Amino acid sequence: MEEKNLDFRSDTVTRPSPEMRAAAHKAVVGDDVYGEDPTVNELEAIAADMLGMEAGLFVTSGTQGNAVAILAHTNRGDEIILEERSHIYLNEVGGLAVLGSLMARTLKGEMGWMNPDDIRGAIRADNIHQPTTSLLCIENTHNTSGGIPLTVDQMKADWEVAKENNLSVHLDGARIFNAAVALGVDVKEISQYTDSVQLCLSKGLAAPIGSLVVGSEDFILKARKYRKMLGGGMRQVGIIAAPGIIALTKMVDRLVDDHANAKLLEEGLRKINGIKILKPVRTNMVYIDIGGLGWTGVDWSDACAKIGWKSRGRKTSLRMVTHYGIEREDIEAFLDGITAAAPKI
Ligand code: TLP
Repeated sequence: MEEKNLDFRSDTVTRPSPEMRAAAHKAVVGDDVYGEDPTVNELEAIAADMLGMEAGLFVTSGTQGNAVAILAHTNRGDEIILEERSHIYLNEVGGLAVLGSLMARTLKGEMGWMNPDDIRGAIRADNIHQPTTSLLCIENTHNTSGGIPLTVDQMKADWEVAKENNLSVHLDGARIFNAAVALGVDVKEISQYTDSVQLCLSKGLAAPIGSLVVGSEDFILKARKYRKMLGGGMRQVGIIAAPGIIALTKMVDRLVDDHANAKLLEEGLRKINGIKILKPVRTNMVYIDIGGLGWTGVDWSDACAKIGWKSRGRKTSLRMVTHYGIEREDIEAFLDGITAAAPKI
């Protein structure tokens, strides 16, 4: 028996369900670089269909998915517009500069959403002195804003400015299904306002590995070539695509439980004097500041570890993420434990 996964650090820590493990065991495989792995082909088709796109591409990670999408949408020396606290800008090792020779024009969003007027203002003129602005990257849910879902109207407004100015739009939809569930809309409502989406299987959807990039046939053909260049051409990879099929077909509806658990966590933490809730809780993330307890981040991590939990506290402000493997009663037990451990302020 595996130990419980009492870990608030991220939803990337989810472990595959028993059904995923069985699916991996039984997967029919072939050489995917030749396009001959039926399980991968099925996964790519399911993802494209769910998001209303022509084609899909299975990639190793969210970072690789965003990288191949950006490369396929741009030319060397172009400029791309993205939110200043977006994952692509902050946490993908500068791949856009290293791999794409691209300039980044960052904009400050309102809860992760870039105002269309700011986007319009950032697009370069057609001028021999200037780089060409060719791509707008959006993130939904927006991680560092609190896992906030951008609404369909917000997506549409940004899309319209992009299209008026001949920009492509790429969505870092690592948690696009969290957004769809929180907004109560079909995921296609969101993806209709993008040219391509990167979506993660290995976060809240609990698959062990992988992401998908979806978009037009032509775009995916280009992205496939870049994936090969980056060493992401895998072989009998149906073994890991099979859990991905379960992720897309069986794990989306349960995200609502993660969101309810995050709310429960928020409500419980709010009652502890010395803890501040920093951002609205709309999906599976709770951002808090524990400085008022007189604790450092390390004190927080240690206190959590003593009651059996992992929670990252590098600073006094930190993120807690709910996910598959954490149940309502686990949150209740955590809240009892941390309330007892917290200094009485
Ligand atoms: N995010 C991870 C860390 O890298 C911060 C996390 O724990 O949240 N887009 C978004 C919005 C993401 O949050 C992440 C991962 C990625 C892309 C990259 O995915 P991977 O880790 O599969 O490369």
